[in-house]
Amino acid sequence: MTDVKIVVDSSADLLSMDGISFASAPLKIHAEDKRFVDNAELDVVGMVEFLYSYKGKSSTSCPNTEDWLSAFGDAERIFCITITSNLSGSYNAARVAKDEYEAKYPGRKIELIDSYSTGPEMALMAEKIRELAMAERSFEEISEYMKGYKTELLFVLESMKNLANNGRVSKIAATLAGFLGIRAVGRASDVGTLEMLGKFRGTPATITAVTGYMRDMSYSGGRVIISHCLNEKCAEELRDAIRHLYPSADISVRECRGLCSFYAERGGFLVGFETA
Ligand code: X90
Repeated sequence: MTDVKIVVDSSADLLSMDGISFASAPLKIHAEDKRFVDNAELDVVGMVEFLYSYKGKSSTSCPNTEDWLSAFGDAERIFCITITSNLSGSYNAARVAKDEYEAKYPGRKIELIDSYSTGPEMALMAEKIRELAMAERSFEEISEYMKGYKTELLFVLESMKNLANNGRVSKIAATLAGFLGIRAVGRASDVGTLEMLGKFRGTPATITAVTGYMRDMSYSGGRVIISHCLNEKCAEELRDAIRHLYPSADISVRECRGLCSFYAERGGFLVGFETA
């Protein structure tokens, strides 16, 4: 197996990866007198319940250069994947850390990937890198392959309050969600911002819309990862609906960690998928 390390920020919802060197750099979630570090120790359910009843100001912050350097550790070859640079400073901090690391240790190399997305789409990228490393592909071959690896992200949100309050979507877009029983569906745009697609009432209509958007976005039966925030039921219904249409699809359902839970909010879910 090719000796590479995979490093992501915590928006990828990954705590570990089997059979490969791995680290996650935490984002942080801030309330007035509380701070949640998005690492393996975070009680995500406790945080979501706290935020649900909390009426004060809350925000997030990205990993700093030190966080990234400590995630890089002492690896010789690293693939580093960040949340979209158009909504977070994570990519910039990772770039500063990469430059410092490569200058300090000549010969070491970091391939930095701006996902222009987050959550399960980042997890798909990380898993593809792991698969190629397991298959003995060289660092350069993996870098080359990843330039053509095509994936997309859809999201389904019951509330966009935290996104709007933190300036990640317009207040107008945020009004798409937030009415009882109404869910807003959108996608990560090509430049890594939120692009709203429509609003739907009830689970069956939402699931039909999501599988329809997936097809329109050239999904044809590849790998899918669904991350949900306290909404396993919907995530599993979506998984079953996709499986019904594409019987051989490889689909996994996971829980959002801290950062994605903060923005997706209770009931929200994200769908990352490979495209043709
Ligand atoms: O640096 C920071 O503080 C992090 C800011 C992150 C802002 C957006 C996170 C979105 C999380 C919500 C739906 C998916 C949106 C996909 C857009 C590319 C999840």
